[in-house]
Amino acid sequence: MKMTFRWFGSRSDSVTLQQIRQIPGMTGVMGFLDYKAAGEIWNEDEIAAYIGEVRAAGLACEVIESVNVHEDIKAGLPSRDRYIDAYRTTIRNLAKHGVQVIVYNFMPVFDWLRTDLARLIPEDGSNSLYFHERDLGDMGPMEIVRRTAQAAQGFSLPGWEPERLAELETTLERYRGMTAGQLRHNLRYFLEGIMPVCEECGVTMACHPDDPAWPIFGLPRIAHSQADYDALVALHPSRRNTACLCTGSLGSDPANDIPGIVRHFGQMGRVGCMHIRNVKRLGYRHFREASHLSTDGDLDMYAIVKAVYDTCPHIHVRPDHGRMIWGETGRPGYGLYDRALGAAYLNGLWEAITKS
Ligand code: DNO
Repeated sequence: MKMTFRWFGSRSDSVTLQQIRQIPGMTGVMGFLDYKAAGEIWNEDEIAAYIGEVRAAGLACEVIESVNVHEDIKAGLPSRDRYIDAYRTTIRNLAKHGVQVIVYNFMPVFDWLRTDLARLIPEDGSNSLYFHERDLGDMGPMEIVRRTAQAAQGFSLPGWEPERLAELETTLERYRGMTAGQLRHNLRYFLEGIMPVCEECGVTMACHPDDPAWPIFGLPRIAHSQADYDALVALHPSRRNTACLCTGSLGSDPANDIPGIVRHFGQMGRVGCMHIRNVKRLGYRHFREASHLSTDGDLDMYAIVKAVYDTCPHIHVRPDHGRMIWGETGRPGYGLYDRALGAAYLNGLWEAITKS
């Protein structure tokens, strides 16, 4: 298990590479060029600059997240071929700089969604990301976008890039009436377009789950259960077609047995990488993000790490969203302290498992 940390780049992250390097057991970052619009080619010089900086700090950058998929690909428009072509170029460019895994998602329009980005945790005065479907009430997609942007405190939020939400109404319109089957068909077309390049360059594609793990605003979503990922894996036989299992996203639905899912896809060789975090379910479609510790949430982190150890021990993982603790302010979910505690805890579980 290679422990990594998400880093948004020196222009946009409140956390420095040196701070990341000082976290015990940290080997690298899951990199991100947060200014790139979906569909844009990631040029070699900008990739080299980002990765060069990471390496100079004594860290590796073998995973990139997220190279966002253009809506025209997800919606299956004729213009998709141009964007798939651009995606192929980005894969080649990233591979030239040592990238082995690319995390993407295939959620129409919205990536993750929360109703509060800084919900007070009454027990200890920290705060974390929170979702209660009831709070969506009459709020439409436009309203949630406005509120999320306001609550982001000036930070760009991954998945909420302004350019992809600018034409929200037109984009939403494209998905009206689209079934999960049709969306899956569009994913197959995308995979058929990029898998030969992945094979040629040795790059693994890892699809991130829908977050939360159910459809929202009537949009089709196809990556929130074991059955969904079985279907995804069946779309293309290449071992480069894998899942980025995010325990917190999948864990928002109590029906998902997370250690079981890790074992299932680990044994198939289809876990590309993982985000490991905990979630505390508070009721029907109602949860908050918890510290990584098992007893603070509903996921058994020991069982999850053991499943990694038994079935896919060589993958890259990262602690995921942290709470805001000790007075820290920053990009919601992506502060330093709680994620660093999460990494140390997960490394502790790993050491205990390897020695027992
Ligand atoms: C949320 C992240 C996601 C993830 C993308 C991958 O904080 O885990 O935005 O990076 O879904 O494409």
